[in-house]
Amino acid sequence: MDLKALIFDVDGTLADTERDGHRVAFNLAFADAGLDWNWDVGLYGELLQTSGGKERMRRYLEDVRQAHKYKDADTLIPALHAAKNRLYSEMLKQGKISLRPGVRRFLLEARGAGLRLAIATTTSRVNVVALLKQTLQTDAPSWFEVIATADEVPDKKPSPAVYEYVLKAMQLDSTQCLAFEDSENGLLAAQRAGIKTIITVNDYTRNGDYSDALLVVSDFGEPGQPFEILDGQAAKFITAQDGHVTVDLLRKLQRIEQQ
Ligand code: XBP
Ligand code: MG
Repeated sequence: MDLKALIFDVDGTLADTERDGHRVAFNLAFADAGLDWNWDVGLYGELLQTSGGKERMRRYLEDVRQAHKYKDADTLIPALHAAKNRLYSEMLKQGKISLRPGVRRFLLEARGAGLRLAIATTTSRVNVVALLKQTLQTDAPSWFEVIATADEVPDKKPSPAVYEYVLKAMQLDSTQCLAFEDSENGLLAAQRAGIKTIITVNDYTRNGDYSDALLVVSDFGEPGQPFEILDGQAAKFITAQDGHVTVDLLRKLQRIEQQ
């Protein structure tokens, strides 16, 4: 593996956007529309199995509510989704969502080391741009050579389509990249595109099966605030001294891969 680029998932990986971000914004959008839908923390965890906010609402209608009562779903769902995204952007502007531990440090380090950066997400572009600007800095979207979202690639994870789009746009082979994900659907998507993956888990995704991942850790870690090593094919080669995700650690994983 000749490491050239890092491809990042957004929701759950760069920031804990789901429980206190998207979920809350969905509920506000439902209430504003006069609907009695309410996605509590537990239900949202189940609904997260379905990638994509519009797809998630459709599944909720079909599985949890009686879909026949919502014959106007085809117009209602896009309208609710747009309202949710506006409310989510507002929450970001109010500083209600921050990056996960080690994310800023690692992005800056990777950029400084000349690694090419990209994003592969199933969320909408407007959400990604707002998150990057708000949590990093206003020009942060330009740090990423490609930002592939649901706007460009409607096929949601676990489809590999969004990763394949990034590889094509960057003219890279899958073996020249590493992906960072937080969920089973994300791992499947990256793997199906042939990209080795590091998983950082969160409360919603901690119990997934990531045994095929290269490495599974609690988060990116910080100096003095080390990650917890949880699983992964290279886990046995990583020591507590490694402590946090760095470009050096990725190079070490690269050497292990080549052996
Ligand atoms: C995670 C998702 C998204 C978000 C909501 O995407 O499944 O659907 O929950 O985003 P990823 P939208 O982890 O790939 O970034 O409502 O804009 O779909
Ligand atoms: Mg994710």
